[in-house]
Amino acid sequence: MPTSQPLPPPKYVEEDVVTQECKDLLSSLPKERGWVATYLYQYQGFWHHPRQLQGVLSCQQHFQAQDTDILLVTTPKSGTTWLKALLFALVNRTRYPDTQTHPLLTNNPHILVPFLELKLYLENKVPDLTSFASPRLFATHLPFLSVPKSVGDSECKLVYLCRNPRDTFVSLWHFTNKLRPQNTGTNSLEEVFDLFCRGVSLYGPFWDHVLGYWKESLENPQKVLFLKYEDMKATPTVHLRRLAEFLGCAFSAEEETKGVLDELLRLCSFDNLSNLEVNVNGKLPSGEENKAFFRRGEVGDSNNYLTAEMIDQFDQIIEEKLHGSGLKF
Ligand code: PAP
Repeated sequence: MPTSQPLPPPKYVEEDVVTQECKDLLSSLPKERGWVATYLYQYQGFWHHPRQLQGVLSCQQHFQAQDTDILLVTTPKSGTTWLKALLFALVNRTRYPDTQTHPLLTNNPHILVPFLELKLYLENKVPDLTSFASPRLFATHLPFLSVPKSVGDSECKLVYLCRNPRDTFVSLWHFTNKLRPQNTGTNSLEEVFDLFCRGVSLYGPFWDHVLGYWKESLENPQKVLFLKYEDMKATPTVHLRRLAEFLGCAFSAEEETKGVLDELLRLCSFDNLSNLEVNVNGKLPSGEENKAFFRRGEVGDSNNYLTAEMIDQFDQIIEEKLHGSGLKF
């Protein structure tokens, strides 16, 4: 009779495949158990996967922002995919006026608006960005302190999106379980809850991430637009209009009358995007299934997973961390 064997420990291979520069850096950084199959490393106060850190270093060293660039910044699982779609549809609305043949119908939003440190600068130390039409649209999860210097030196605009930490946490728990290699099981909610509350999550601590951009948006409102997922869900038209004004591409009276806003919102809605063939069966070049980015897309879903004690603990931590900032969730 075969005896049941304990699951093998995850094989932490990512540390082996990074550049020597990155290896040297990793060896000097604090590390903690990660949520997927690697450790997380604390760099400039925030937690990163080892390979991702290589992309961070390259983009910090080489990314040259242009004045017309638009950078979407998000905390992971706060609605990045949705806002990528909306931004792409918004700034390209004259280029693609027909929503029946729109690139979003056949491309996942992560293809159309790539991440700097998780895609472009991860794949190439100095990627060729000449094929990007102006305004160039990029995304990042980097905290404000870590964005490449040229972003601050240029007139480029930052659109920041975050989400209630409880829903963000539950969404991240689901997503990272999908990313875990076969035979490594899933993370228990309690285990990763403890990590999240200690700030140990992808690009965490969550509160430091949001506070960095919150403060900057107050000091520099022309540069940083601060958005919340819940507000976008509650009044999408108001927020899409705000976004367009912030980016200097406000909707004309004619567009308003013709219902262009509603059409863009419909194109980018959860129902529409999640049911497209490309998002049902497609995969990103990095291997993630597109459908992993579309789960429920609702506000308050965390109530179905967290105990009353967890919710209390969460609320206490968030209140304490955000105290005095004027920011609330
Ligand atoms: P990322 O940061 O890894 O790119 P991101 O897109 O931020 O991921 O997170 C996915 C979340 O956005 C999912 O939330 P859930 O787990 O609570 O369901 C996903 O369902 C939600 N989402 C994706 N597309 C949309 C959309 N069009 N409208 C609203 N929510 C969406």
